[in-house]
Amino acid sequence: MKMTFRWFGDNFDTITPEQIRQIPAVKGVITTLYDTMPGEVWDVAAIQKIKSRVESAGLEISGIESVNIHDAIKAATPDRDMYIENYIKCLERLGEEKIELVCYNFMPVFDWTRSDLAKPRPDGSNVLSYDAAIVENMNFEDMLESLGSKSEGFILPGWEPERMARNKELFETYADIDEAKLRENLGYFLKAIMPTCEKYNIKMAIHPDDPAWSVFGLPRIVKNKEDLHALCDLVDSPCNGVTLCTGSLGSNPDNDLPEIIRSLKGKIHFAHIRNVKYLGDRKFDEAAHLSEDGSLDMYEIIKAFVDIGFNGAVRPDHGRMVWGEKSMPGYGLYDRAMGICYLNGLLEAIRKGGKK
Ligand code: DNO
Repeated sequence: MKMTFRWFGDNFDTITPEQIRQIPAVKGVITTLYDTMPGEVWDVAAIQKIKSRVESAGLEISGIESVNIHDAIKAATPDRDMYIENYIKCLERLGEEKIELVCYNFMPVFDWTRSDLAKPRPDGSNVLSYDAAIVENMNFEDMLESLGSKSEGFILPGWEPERMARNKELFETYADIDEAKLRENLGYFLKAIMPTCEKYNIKMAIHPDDPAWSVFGLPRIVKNKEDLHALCDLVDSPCNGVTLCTGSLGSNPDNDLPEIIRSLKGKIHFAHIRNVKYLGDRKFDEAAHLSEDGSLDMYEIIKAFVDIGFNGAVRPDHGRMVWGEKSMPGYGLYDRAMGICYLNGLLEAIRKGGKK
């Protein structure tokens, strides 16, 4: 496993690559051109600039999260082929720079969502949290306002204000799209891009839906083991695979994570590791990475990754906001760095224990 850390770029992150380099075991960052819109062809000079910035701190770009997918592709509107061409150009440009991992998602309209971005905990920290009972009493505008009011001025990944301003139109675009249609559109996209991915050895790693159920009536097709296998079956290519995000899949207690990980041997290209604490039906708080702080058994999860010989990039995912830090919600330095130290300990113990 290669330990990495998400970094949003100099103009968007409160954390620097120099700080990231000092976290034990971290070899690379997972980054993106955060000021690009879905559908844009990425500028070669901008890719080279961020690459040399990361390398100047002694790190590598271990992957891109995300090259976001335009809604025309997800909803199969008449202009989708043009956006697929643009996506292929981005992949070629990344491939030329030897960047070989791309995380993306296929969630309609918006990316991950929460009912609270800063829920206070008894320990004085705060966390992202989700409560279906609150979300079901909101309309989409309420959700936008609620996320905006607690985002500390940061633009959340996948919630580009330009796109969100057109949310009514976006919802209409998906009016006739059900899960089967959305999956068909994903298959069309993957078939079109796979030859380029194979040429450059770019591993496409789809991110699960977060939370792992439909929100605001939109279809969701990456929620559980069946969905993940259906995705792998859409195109049989070593480049078609998944981001195993323990927190997203783990939002649903029916998802048996170690079992899902084992069943996806060879198809996991990237891992996001974090913990969640179940509080009731479709209600959870995010937690510290430590098993006892949440509901997921991190030992069993890491053991499953080790058992299947996973050697791709892994990053700690959302942490608590601790010690008064102000940063992108979920993406502070301190708790994610503590999370890495814990994951490092689990890994060393599992590897050495397994040899005895
Ligand atoms: C949220 C992230 C997501 C993820 C995208 C991948 O914190 O896990 O925004 O990056 O869904 O495309």
